[in-house]
Amino acid sequence: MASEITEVCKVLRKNKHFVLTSHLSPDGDGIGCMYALRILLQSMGKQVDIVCQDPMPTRYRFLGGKWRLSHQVKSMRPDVMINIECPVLSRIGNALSVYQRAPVTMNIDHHPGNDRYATVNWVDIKAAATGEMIYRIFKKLKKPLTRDVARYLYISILTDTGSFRYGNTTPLTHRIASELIQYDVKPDFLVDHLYDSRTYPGIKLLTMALKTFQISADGQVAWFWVTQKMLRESGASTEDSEGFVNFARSVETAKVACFFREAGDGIIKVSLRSKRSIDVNRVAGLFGGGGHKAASGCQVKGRLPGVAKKLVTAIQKELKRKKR
Ligand SMILES: [Mn+2]
Repeated sequence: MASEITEVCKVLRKNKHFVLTSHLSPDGDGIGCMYALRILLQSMGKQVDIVCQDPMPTRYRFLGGKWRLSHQVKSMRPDVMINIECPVLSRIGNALSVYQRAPVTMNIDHHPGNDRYATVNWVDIKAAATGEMIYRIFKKLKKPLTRDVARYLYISILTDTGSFRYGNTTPLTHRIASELIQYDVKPDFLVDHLYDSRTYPGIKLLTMALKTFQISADGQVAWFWVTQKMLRESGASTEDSEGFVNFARSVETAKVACFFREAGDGIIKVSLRSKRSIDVNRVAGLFGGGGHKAASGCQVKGRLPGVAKKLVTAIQKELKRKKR
C-alpha cells in the first residue's frame, strides 16, 4: 500500500498537465476529492482541469468553482488523467475520450470492486472515503491544508460516512475530521447545505413516495419508490429524491433498505443500504451494479413493482445466506 501512494506522489510531482474526473453523477466524495486535489496540484504549479460527463449536482453548487463537461473538451490531451472513485473505467462516461489520450492514467479509489484498470492504481478499501486518501497525499507531499482544502475533504468524508454514522467510520476518520475542522470548516453550515436543504416540491415528492412504503413480513427489508408520474405531479427533480433511501434505512427492524426510482427509459435505478454488516454490494453485483458493502446500487431494466419484487427476493436470499 505504501508503495502505491509513493508512486502516485511521484507521478504528481513529475508531470505538468492533469485532468481529474470522477464517476457519473459525482457524489460528495468525488467532488470533494477533485476540488482538493486541484488546489494541491495548482499549488505545485501544475495545470489542472476537472472534466466530468455530468454537470455539478445542484446541492454542491454552493461550493462555487467550475468544471468542464467532457463533451466540450474533445481535443484535450493531458499528461495524466486521474480517475477518482471510479471502480470500473466505464463509470467515467464520455470522459473516456480524454482518458484514452492521456499517456499516464491514474485510479484512486476505495471501492472493493475496483478492477485496477489504470497505469497507476491506488486502491484502499479500508478508507472510509477517497477523501482520506487525498488527505494522505497532502501529508506525504508535506503540503499544508487550507480552509478550502479542509472543507472539500470534510465534505468527502461527511458524505461517504453518512455523517459519521456508517460502519466504515474509523478512529482515523475522526482523527482526520478533527484536524480538518481546525481550519474553520463550519460543519453545521455544510450539513445545512448538503442535507437540510430539501425543496418544497421535494417534500411533496417524498409524501407521494412514502405511500408506496413496504416492509417485509419479518421486518428486515424496507423499500419504497418514486415514479415518473410522481416527479411530474410534484414538480420535483430527480436530485430531490437523493437520500430518500435513508427513510427506509431508518426503520428499526430493517437490515436492508431499498429505494427505487423510475428513470423514464425503461430503467429502474436502485439504491441499497444495509445495517449490521449485511453485504448489499453482493446483491447489486447480481444485477450488474456495485459500490460498498453497506451502500450500493444498480440499474435494472423493467417496471415497478416487478423490479422491486426481484430485488427484495434477492436481498432475502442474501439475508438467509448470512444466517447460515
Ligand atoms: Mn467514495
